[in-house]
Amino acid sequence: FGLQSDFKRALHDEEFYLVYQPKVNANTGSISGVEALLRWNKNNQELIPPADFIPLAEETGFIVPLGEWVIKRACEQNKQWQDAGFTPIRIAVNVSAVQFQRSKMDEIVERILAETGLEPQWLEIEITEGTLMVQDEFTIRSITRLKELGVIIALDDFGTGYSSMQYLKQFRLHSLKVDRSFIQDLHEHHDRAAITEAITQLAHGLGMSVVAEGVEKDEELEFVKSIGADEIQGYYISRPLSKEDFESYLQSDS
Ligand code: G
Ligand code: G
Ligand code: MN
Ligand code: NA
Repeated sequence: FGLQSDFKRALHDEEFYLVYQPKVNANTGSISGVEALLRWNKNNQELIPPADFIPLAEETGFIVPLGEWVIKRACEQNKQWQDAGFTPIRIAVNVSAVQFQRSKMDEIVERILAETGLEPQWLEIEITEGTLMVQDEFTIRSITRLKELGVIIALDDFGTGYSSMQYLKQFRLHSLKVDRSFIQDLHEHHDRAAITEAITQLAHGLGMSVVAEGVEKDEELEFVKSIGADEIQGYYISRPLSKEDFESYLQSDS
């Protein structure tokens, strides 16, 4: 059908690409990781935001080959940066609930790591609360095996979905990303600050690290640092960058 062939053609014609947003250590400000974000330059004319096409890709099932392409591209790129002599960093990719339900994510990731030669600790997978809520056999097994492989797992957009303490206890993930809706102007909204602080304490109590995402302002940065957030991501540090601009960022960081 139309949409499906459009997607297929776009993947074949290399209209999809990744942009890279740095995550930095909250104490030192030096780079600690990078999130790879998908972009679609449709017919090389029109930039379609992921919020528009990812739901369609999920409905049609195209998210499976597309998501596999994202992981492959991200691992390949991170290995290239390491081979070029940059300080090794983790690269994070977003994986949606549908990908876990419709494919064997553990096998896909294991194969891609072998093909690209990237060691598992340099790959991070960002999942959402929705993924954990499903509780299907495929998903649980994949997440367990990915952890055993040594891949890092982060819980993205934390606090916006079906935040359940049960999932945190069951899965023992590496980090929590506090959703940017709580970070935004938290110096002017006591409730947002209180939630951010509580999530940070919860995560630390469970041995997880905390990423504050969507940090744009001085006041937001100062607050999240004061409560002990481990990593910072947001426009304050950098917008998502092209491969070339991200390489300049890496160069100036070291
Ligand atoms: O980059 P941007 O802010 O436009 O991303 C919008 C949304 O799309 C975010 O929720 C992000 O997690 C999601 N997204 C971006 N890249 C990918 C991807 O490669 N796979 C999946 N499943 N989601 C992505
Ligand atoms: O859902 P997820 O966390 O994967 O979404 C990441 C998206 O959030 C990225 O695509 C990026 O474009 C966006 N983003 C990152 N930092 C900021 C920020 O400081 N402000 C805003 N408004 N968006 C941000
Ligand atoms: Mn994310
Ligand atoms: Na997020």
